[in-house]
Amino acid sequence: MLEGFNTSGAVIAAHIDQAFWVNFWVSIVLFCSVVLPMLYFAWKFRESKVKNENIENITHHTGLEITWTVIPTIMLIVFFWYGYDSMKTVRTMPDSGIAINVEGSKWKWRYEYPANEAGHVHKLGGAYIKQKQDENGKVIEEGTMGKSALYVPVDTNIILSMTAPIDDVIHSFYIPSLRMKEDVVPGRTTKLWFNVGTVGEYDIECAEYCGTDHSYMYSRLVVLPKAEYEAWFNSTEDTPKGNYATSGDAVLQLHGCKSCHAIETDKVLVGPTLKTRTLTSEQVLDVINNGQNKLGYDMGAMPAGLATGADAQEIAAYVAGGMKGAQPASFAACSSCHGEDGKGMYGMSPNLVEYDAQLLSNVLKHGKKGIIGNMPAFPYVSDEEVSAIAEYLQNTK
Ligand code: HEC
Ligand code: HEC
Ligand SMILES: [Cu+2]
Repeated sequence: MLEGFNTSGAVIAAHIDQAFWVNFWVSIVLFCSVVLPMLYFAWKFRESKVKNENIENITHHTGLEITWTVIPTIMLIVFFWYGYDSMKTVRTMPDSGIAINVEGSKWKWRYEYPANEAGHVHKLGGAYIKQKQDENGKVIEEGTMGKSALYVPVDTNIILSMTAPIDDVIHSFYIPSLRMKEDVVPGRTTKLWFNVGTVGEYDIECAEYCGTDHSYMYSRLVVLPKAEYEAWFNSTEDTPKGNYATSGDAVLQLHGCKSCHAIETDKVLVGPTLKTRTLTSEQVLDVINNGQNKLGYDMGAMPAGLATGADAQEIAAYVAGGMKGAQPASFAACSSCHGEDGKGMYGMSPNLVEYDAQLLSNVLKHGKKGIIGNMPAFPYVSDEEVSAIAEYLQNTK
């Protein structure tokens, strides 16, 4: 998943996008100017409409030949101009800026900053360690993602000098949202520069297609307000104050939740959207009919058949609608455990209308198998991370 591909945080992104769209539209025009006449002539001069004696042998047509030489030449010059102009911007390193060394190695990114006022050199970076499972799919060793990010100030030229150890392999430093990609070659130094005008977090990946684990070389570009960057840079702390790499959004990204759950829209991907808690009436009915006992709530199992027939239908519609409007009397069968407002009782039973930390924690610990599908357990997500997700989900709402 390429997060943020449609955001463009930088000067270079604008150039690459422009070159792309010019190429795209010129190609469409060229394609149509060849294929449409071709289809037309194939139809007009179809076999049944042409007599053999009418076929002439034309050797040349000066006007046509000049046209089809001159027009493509002009178009190629246009292509060249846009390419050249973008290339110049990408390849010309700015005169001033912050120089950061980047090292790509199997299978991680590391960043080394210039020494700060106190002479301290920040060296950041880490490896993604794959989770290990036994033959039954049980997690025996927690994996970690290299959480340390490349921290840079907003509105500042950043010049990356990138290399790989001499006995390593070629990597490819890729920031999709900035449209920047450059090979990182053992024993050689390649350069990239950028200047991001908006505070935010962007994915960094390795785009090399070779070897086993380049695709796990994730990292994050974190663009900070200038003062915040300065404060961190002149300290000896590894990460800036604030919760950058552990914010709820980053945690969802980190653990791959977003590949199954939409966060910003109501779309149902593999699992339900996490934008708002929207239990469907089928889900509620399923639980009413079959009970539930997998989420590990302190209250224990919810028995099956607490409501039936029209009552069950009515309750399901009410809960699925977010419990708005007049409460049906039949909901009394539920409120003794889930509360009048459906928000659960002190975390003993599930909140039916909101994602609270208790619900997230139980779902992540035990996984969830329901009528939508099967969500694997994420037992290694820490309590802090769960609260970060809960807070984030409450705020996006
Ligand atoms: C005896 C207490 C009790 C009563 C009464 C009760 N529930 Fe539950 N309910 C629970 C518990 C406990 C769980 C979580 C079980 C687990 O750990 O898997 C639960 C789970 C659920 C879930 C699943 C939540 C999820 O995220 O998957 C739904 C939906 C639900 N109840 C709806 C209802 C409705 C509707 C009623 C009324 C007909 C009702 N419950 C009555 C205790 C109760
Ligand atoms: C492999 C796909 C997949 C991944 C990855 C995944 N989920 Fe899920 N998740 C599901 C499915 C499917 C369900 C629905 C289960 C059901 O009720 O039928 C679900 C359900 C949930 C629910 C309960 C929703 C509800 O309203 O009952 C929560 C909360 C949740 N996931 C959070 C997360 C978080 C947080 C992460 C990342 C740590 C995550 N999920 C990762 C597939 C996934
Ligand atoms: Cu790589």
